[in-house]
Formats: sequence, structure tokens, C-alpha cells
Amino acid sequence: MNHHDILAATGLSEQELNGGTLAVFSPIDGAEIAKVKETAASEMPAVIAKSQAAFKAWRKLPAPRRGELVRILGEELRASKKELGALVTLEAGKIVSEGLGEVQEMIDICDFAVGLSRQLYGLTIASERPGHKMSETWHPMGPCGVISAFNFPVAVWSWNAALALVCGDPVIWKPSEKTPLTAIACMKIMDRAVKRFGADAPEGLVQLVIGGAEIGEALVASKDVPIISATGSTRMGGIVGPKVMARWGRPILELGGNNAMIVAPSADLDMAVRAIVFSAVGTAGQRCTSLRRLIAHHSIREELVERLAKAYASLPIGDPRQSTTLIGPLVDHGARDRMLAQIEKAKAEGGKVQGGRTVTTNVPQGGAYVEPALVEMPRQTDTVREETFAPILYVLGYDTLEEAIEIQNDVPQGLSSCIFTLNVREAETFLSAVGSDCGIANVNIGPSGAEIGGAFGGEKETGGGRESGSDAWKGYMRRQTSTVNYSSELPLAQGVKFDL
Ligand code: UN1
Repeated sequence: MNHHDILAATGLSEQELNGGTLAVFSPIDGAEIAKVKETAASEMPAVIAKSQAAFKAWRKLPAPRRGELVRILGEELRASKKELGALVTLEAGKIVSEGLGEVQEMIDICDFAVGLSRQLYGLTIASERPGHKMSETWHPMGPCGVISAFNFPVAVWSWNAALALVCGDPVIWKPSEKTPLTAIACMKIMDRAVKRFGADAPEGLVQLVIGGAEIGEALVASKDVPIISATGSTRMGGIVGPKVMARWGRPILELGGNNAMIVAPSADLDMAVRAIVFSAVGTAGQRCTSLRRLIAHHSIREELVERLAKAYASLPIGDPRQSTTLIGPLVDHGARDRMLAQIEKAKAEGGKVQGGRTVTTNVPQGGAYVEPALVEMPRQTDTVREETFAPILYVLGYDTLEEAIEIQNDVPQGLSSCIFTLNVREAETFLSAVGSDCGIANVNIGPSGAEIGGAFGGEKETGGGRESGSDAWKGYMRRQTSTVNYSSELPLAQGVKFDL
């Protein structure tokens, strides 16, 4: 499908596509595909006020009823999967299968949230006082601002929106300026769901704001937006997090990763090679979970690098719309320049580079296509410790598992990690308190491509937030501890006596 057909299939109107000033480019060939309307900073107070008004109504609806809206959203996403997936390909440059996979991730979180809407469990706690009952209840928190990145332009919004909605919170979404079209398309799908759901959905329950830093800033600064869920660079999170906390809001941060795989002597190398290639070059290395560091035991390092170099040499790079392509373009030329610059820095630190060159033949002209790079490093240098959003895989060696874990943890980020081993002692040590320090730690699976059922996020400069599955929903609600006295006495806790 050409650009025009992909856009036409989404049903976006001429006004939505070309009614504004923010130019949108396709990473496929750098072509301008739209000029969308930006939200003015002066409109933000009204947007936030609307969200607060929506909160007053939405929080009163029983959670299972709120879940019904998310159930319908899941249905609408199923019906639009192909068109939305294709738009992700057009606007973010993902290969077809990954574009569709992203929409599937949205459907999955909707299913998860529908079930959750009949749970949102609290606790009962044994009280030390006779005739007393102690319990814990979860209540809606208020508007949730969602700041999302270009690389998962729709799924990350849905992780937040599906949970926030069942938890009773309205949503204000600020997508990346690079991917507003997929956001507009999601809003159309959301609007269809709201219409089917009926009058119980207050106006302004889910709103989209498009624009740059000043739009995000309005959300970050407002006391009326108690939750800010931000996904993106550590630099961005370092600004957003403290500002939200300074006004007593709750940040949920999902920032940079520098994900590693340890390959032990016993590893199934066939499986490891496949896992490495998918996680290092899939999405052109532009997932926050992409594999960036390979820590291979000295006894197998050389063989592994040889096998990887061979696999890398045959990878189909090109137009992400073609079903045979595995590596599409980087998001833009700036991303490619940063990749090339990092490779030069690594070289200066003693790195031995294979691949990593610009590709201009058999690819659409105008896009930023690159060969993925394999960079063997003498040690973990400063450049290796930085996250570069591109397909660069640094290879390091180790002798003992202890050393491997030390290298794995010796970076500022703490998102995802994994070990390939058939040795249960090694696997369990890696997952133990003295093992990986990351939010995600896998065995015989690469670091990327997590399912929605688990909590997603990581430690250190990754920001500490958790989104998606498990009990991440608690981040979208406020906790209330209640003690009820149904006796006719008034005993005090801790045995305190205060007789009048
Ligand atoms: C991201 O890159 O921001 O685990 C999210 C994964 C995907 C989500 C990535 N399920 O790779």
C-alpha cells in the first residue's frame, strides 16, 4: 500500500490530516504525509478542567461498568487492527508484523483491564483491637496525563489508558510530536467505543493534546493532573519526575534502558543467536527493551560473534511495508547521525566494528536506513554505558558469572536483562537478590517483547515506574486504610491510655 492508501484506510479526514502546522514525516522515505493541528498552550487549562469534570462523574460509575468501555475499545481495536498497524508502519517505520503486534498489545491490555475491572482488590487486615475491622480500599485518583514516545506510538498509550479508565481516571494524552497521526487514529477508535458505550461516559473522558514541550509542561505543572505517566528518554524523565513530585503529583516513569544478555558456556547457541538478532535489530534497535550489550563467556564469544556476523550479513533491510523486510528505517536522519557518531566514539575506545554503515541501495530513498552494527569492545566503556536508540550491539567477554553480573549491572539504566544458560544454578543466581538489578530479568528469552501480563518498567535511571500488568494498576489509584469500630468501647492502639 502506498502512503495515500494507508492514510485513506484509517478514515482520517482532510481536516485531521492537513488542518494545521505540525508537519509529519514518514520514516520510510522522509515524505511529508500530514500537517496536523497543534493544541495551543492557552487551551490547556480548559482541557485539564474538562478532565477534572469528567473525573467527578466517571469515579462514581462502578468499576465493572467502566470496564465495559474498555471491553468495547478492545472490540473496536480488533476491527481496526490492520489499518492501525499499517499506520504505525507508515508513521513510525515498523515492519508490518511489528505494527500489527503493537495493536495486538493494545488488545491484550484491554482484555487484561476488563478482567481487572471486576477485581481492583483491597485487603482486610487483622486489627489488634476487639470489635474492630481494618481494611484497605482503592479509589480513583484523578486525571492521568500520558506522555508517550514515537517508538511505541499506540501500545504505551493503551497500557496507561486501559488501566486508568477502569481505575476511574480520565486520560489526557500527549503523544510524541513525531507520531501524532497514530494518536489521532486511536482517538477516533476511542470515540467509536465511547459512542457505543453511551451517555455514562462523560465528555472529555479521554482527550488528545498535540504539540511540543510547552504542552507537556502544562500537564506536568498542573496540580489537577495527579498522575503523569511518561515514557521516553532519561533526560526527559529527569525533568518531568522532579517537577511532578515538587507539586505532590505521582510520576510513573519508564525511561532509558541499556539491556544486556549474558551468554553462558552451556547456552543453546542456536536459540541465543535467534534471540539476539530479534532483540538487537528488531524495530531497528528502537525499543526501550532492545538488546544493546552482549556479555559472552570467553569460551564461546568468538564462535557467537562469527555466527552473529553471518546472520547480520543476510538480514533484509528496507521498506518496512514489504513482508520480507526485517529491518526498517530509523525514525529520522538525526537518529542515524547519532548512531554513526556513537560508533565512531566506540572505535576510539578500542571497539572493533562490523556493519553500522548507511544503506542507500535497495531501500526507499529519503529514509534513514542502516546496517545493524556489531561492536566488539575491550571493556565496558562510557559509550557502552549510554543508551543509543539504534541497532548497535556491543559485545563484551567474561570469565565468571559473578563478573558477568557485575558488568550487566554496571550501567546507569535498569530496564531489561537476560541470561542464556542451561545451568539451573546460573539461571537462579541471575534471578536472585545478587543477580540482575533490572525490572525485567529473563532466562533463555531476549530482553525485548514482554507480554502485557507482567509489570513493565525498571530501576535506576529507567525511572522506577511500572506500567501494564501485575499490580501496576495500583499506580493509578489512591489507597485508603479504614478501621471501623463496631464495639461499644473505644480502645486505643498500642495500649495507650487516655481516660477522661
Ligand atoms: C517500549 O519500547 O517503550 O517489551 C515498550 C517490549 C514491548 C514494549 C516496549 N512489549 O519490547
